Amino acid sequence: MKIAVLGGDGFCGWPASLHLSDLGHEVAIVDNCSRRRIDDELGAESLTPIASVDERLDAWREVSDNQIAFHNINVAEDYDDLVAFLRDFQPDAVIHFAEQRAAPYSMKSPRNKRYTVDNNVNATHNLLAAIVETGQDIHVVHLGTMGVYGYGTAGMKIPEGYLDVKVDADGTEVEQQILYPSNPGSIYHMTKVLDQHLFAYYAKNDELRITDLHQGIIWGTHTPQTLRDERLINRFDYDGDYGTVLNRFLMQAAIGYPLTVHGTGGQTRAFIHIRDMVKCVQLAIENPPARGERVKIFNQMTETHRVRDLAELIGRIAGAEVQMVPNPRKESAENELHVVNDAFLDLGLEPTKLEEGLLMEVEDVAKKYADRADRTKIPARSLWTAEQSEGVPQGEK
Ligand code: USQ
Repeated sequence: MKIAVLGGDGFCGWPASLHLSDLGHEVAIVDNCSRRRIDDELGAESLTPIASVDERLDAWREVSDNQIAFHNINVAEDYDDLVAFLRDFQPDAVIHFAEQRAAPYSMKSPRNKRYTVDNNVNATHNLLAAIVETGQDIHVVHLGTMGVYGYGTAGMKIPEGYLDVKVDADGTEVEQQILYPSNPGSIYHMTKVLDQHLFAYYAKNDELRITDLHQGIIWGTHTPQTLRDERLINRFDYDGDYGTVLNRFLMQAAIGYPLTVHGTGGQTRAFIHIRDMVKCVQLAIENPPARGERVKIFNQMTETHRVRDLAELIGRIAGAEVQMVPNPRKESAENELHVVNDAFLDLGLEPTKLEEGLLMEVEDVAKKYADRADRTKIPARSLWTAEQSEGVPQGEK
């Protein structure tokens, strides 16, 4: 298959591109390297030493039988270039990772909020409009988030995208399926909610074939392909904006920094290992919806855990101290989370279990590159509201 990976230089996009190329697909990455520029803006670096795009592609050519092409296009701004690329490459599938993906970064300032909305919503809409303009039958696979649902439930398991409802229409009971009500907790998560509606519209109006992957929090760094050469290594974010909770705890344990549990640590979230993420993307590509079918939604997660339980677990495994810090976010102190994830399991996904993989991540990644850590970048400084400033390290304005 010919597969375009928008955002193929990022944390999920890069290992997904390698995995698909390794399977023999013809892969073209489209990326404007915005994630690397944000590293410069924040003065933060990946814990792992990531190579330049050219070095990455050269290394892949050397260690595999396949080549990956690269196109530097800003999908959110360079619409004509995107259309020209699609006409020229004629992909069977486009995987859309080309969005700003950090909730704390999106909440830092009005500028960050506006950038995240402009970038993410325009990127998604440009892609959909460009596919319609070129008239090609391309399957779009989008990386969405579990955060579109919010993290509460009405005592039920969160279904895969759609909710069965019964409404009373003048005394007659009518059954319907609607998108599960959204409840985003950050501007970043809000952009994925807006994406969902764009997808629903284009699937209905233009019969585009679209799959939306509602992904949980990724943990881990390596996939079998990124391990083949150090120049292929994936990024590992640990800073207060881009570092996600479990990888942050792993890195903190490795350098002897007390694990930063926000508030009571009562938040329960969904998780998935990076190796399972690339497999899910493959399964999604192999199982597209038909033309005219509604958007296919998968819950791309394998386990749920409460943040303070994770901290205790890593504390036990790696001998780390746990510290409750004031929560910079506006989120409920405790939540239960129950999620349906049958679709990928039925397609053969065999999840990497947290208990089995954690120690390896601490030893092989976090400890190996611990000397690259900048401890000053660890505190989370992005506040959801001005009232939360008490006790939380202040962010740059
Ligand atoms: N947390 C801590 N301590 C930390 C960092 C985070 O207690 O040092 C807490 C947060 O307060 C939050 C939870 O851990 O309750 C998760 O935070 P996170 O930064 O790991 O995840 P989040 O901001 O939700 O975003 C990440 C990815 C995003 C993806 C999302 C999936 O950055 O791209 O969409 O996970 S989900 O969380 O399921 O919506």
